[in-house]
Amino acid sequence: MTTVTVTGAAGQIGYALLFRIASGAMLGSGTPVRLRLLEVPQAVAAASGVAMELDDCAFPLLESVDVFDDASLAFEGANVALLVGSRPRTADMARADLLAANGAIFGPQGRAINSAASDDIRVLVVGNPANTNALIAASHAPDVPRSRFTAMTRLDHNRAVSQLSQKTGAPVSAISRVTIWGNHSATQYPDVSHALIDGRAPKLDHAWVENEFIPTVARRGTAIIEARGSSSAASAANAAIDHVRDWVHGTPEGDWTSAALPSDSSYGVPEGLVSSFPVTSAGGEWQIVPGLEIDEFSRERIDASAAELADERAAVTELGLI
Ligand code: NAX
Repeated sequence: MTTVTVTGAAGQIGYALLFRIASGAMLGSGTPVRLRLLEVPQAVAAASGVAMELDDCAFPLLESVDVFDDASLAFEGANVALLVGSRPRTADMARADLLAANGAIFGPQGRAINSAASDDIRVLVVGNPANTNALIAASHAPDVPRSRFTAMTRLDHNRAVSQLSQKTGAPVSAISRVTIWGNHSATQYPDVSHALIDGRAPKLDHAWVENEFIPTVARRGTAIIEARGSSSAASAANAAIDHVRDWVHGTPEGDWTSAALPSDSSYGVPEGLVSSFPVTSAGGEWQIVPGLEIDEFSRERIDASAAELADERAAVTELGLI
């Protein structure tokens, strides 16, 4: 039995995510699930409607669904927490206001996880600014190992794999060793310098990588909003499922994926920043892939995104949020 807490459960990602968790897509067909949904008070009725629909699917693996507007109840006994609800940036918002609004969400949620969740809690932050929200939550959960707090760059990773597949005509299943480095923001670095297609390094035109591939991946969220009229939801939910599934069940031999984890100073990313790296998972633990050669082009981009994360950390430190 696994208890999964999902925040922002009445939102659009929540609506695409919860049914797949309940069907077994995230934890496997042998793992019954208890869902605990957290929403703000004004969205509890909507979340209860989603819970009714979950009941109506009669999922064999779904043991229970409960809805809360109190974080300390919602995280009780949680083994997995998906922090989707947040205060994302709107055009008129100053950075300090954005960070303060998220500090007011992720500080208390980190404290609630610290006191109420199961000892094996694994946290994935989806709500933006995801990396720094994860840093805030982790800093309010002193009894939980830092490595259990992660942020989602799997959607960027999957977008990068898909773009490479479309460019080369190789199926997605033939592509391995793609990496997203840094922040889930415009400074992210989608890196194909170690990518393999059918186990061999493809010949990619550097101008395509620099001028088309990287901007297309980094701006894909905006392109979806322009086309769909609302932000990515099903693909974001799918990426969250992929992230937790790989964390719990492991990554395939010979490949890696991307996830934002507290840095151990690997690849020159300052310690403690929640930054995306190439990662493998085994035994329920992420490992940063060691020893990759970093060329000059990659170095500049990794450093630029790490610098943005360091700025965000300095800002939340100054605001007293961590
Ligand atoms: P929605 O606005 O549809 O839903 C968000 C939900 O969160 C709302 O129902 C709201 O009531 C709830 N919420 C707000 N504060 C809460 C709190 N303190 N406790 C519990 N619930 C709370 O947004 P949606 O499209 O579902 O996106 C959710 C978040 O994912 C946003 O922050 C968005 O920016 C972020 N994304 C992150 C991505 C990533 O790759 N890391 C990609 C997709 C997405 O843009």
